[in-house]
Amino acid sequence: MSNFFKDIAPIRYEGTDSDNEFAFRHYDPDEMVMGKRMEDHLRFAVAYWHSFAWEGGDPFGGRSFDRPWFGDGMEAAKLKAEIAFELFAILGQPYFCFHDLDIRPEGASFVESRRNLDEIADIFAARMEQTGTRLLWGTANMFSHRRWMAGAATNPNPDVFAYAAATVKACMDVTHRLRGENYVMWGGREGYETLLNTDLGREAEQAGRFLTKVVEYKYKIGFKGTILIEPKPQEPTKHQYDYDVGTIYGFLKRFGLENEVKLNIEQGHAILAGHSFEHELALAASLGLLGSIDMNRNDYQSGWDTDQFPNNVPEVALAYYEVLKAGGFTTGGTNYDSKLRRQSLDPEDLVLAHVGAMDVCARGLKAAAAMLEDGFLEKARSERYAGWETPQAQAMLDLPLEEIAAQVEAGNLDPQPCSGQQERLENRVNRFL
Ligand code: XLS
Ligand code: NI
Ligand code: NI
Repeated sequence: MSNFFKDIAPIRYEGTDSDNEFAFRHYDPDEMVMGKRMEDHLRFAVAYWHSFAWEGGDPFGGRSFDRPWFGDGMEAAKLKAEIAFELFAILGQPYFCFHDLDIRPEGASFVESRRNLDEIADIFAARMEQTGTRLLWGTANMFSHRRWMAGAATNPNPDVFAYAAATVKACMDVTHRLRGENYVMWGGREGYETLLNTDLGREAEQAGRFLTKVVEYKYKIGFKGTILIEPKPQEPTKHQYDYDVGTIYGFLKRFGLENEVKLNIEQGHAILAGHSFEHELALAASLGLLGSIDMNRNDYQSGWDTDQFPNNVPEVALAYYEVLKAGGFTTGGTNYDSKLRRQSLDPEDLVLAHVGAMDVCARGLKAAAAMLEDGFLEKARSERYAGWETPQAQAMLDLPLEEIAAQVEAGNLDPQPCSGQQERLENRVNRFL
């Protein structure tokens, strides 16, 4: 034991009457919700990068945290791994997620970096075996090092494309070895800073070829998990190609990958794209692309990806409503792509941030399940579209424009508006929150 978390005991469910800060009030892993354990619905994952690799910097200042594992070598990476599993033991969440760069130091060569990755993965494998903690997803950080500054797969330099291919292969191998349930592609630098130097068409072609290779490799190694793309409209680049759910759907269709790849949808990124989180989830579900979620909110005033732990129950409830309505997660889950505020220096802050977020999500899930079981929203929705259930209405979908026009004139059709009942529905929703 490192003694980093001192005497913080594993967090238990104590119910809403508990006065203990270090307890769950709503997250009871074994509570049954719509016939399934709460833990199996939510499938929480701790994000290694924010909780262990991030040093508390912002655009105006560097490291604010003081952690015993900060440093460049393998010893620091090993200590980080030990302490990460200590946090997992305290929280008891089933999963974690990582980028290669979060867990291992960059080597002097590609081969050395890969060896470092494999060595830390050995430690993970042993710890996972002992504790039962699982890997929700692995991914490659192809945005921090300067080699990626003009993109990874979309880079103008083919050597960078090659380096990206080797990097993703190494990360997929490790994810597969650790029985990860998904592999995520987030293209932080797959975009542009200025169109003046950018060939959009060529870059999209490179990205499509690259993703095709990733899917092919998945089958070659027998990886059973899901390949996920994470949409984000901008930041760090001015324009990111994987802008939002709709944009990625068009991209996947173009390369015939719409049945191979699903989406990891992040609350904060949805907001940056000018959507609500539930919009992105509902759209993905309607396209059959809903995979997993990153449940971190943004600060609505600062307007950037602030990656804060969720604390808004109504928002979270509407998000889980879409997830539950779509049948719940299969390989996906709830990853906290969330980091502390840079003044939250204490180990206790790291624990309590996760505890609070797990409770917020549990409340949201329970409210969503209650709404779905009540059925009022789906009833109102089906009544709204009831006119389409008639055989004539269905047949119209196959008629040419001129025949529809003839029917309108012959029948002297005069459509009558009816209420959309928005406030009424909002009032009903609020009763569940
Ligand atoms: C950054 C992204 C990133 C992905 C994984 O904004 O959210 O953290 O989730 O690369
Ligand atoms: Ni993000
Ligand atoms: Ni994310």
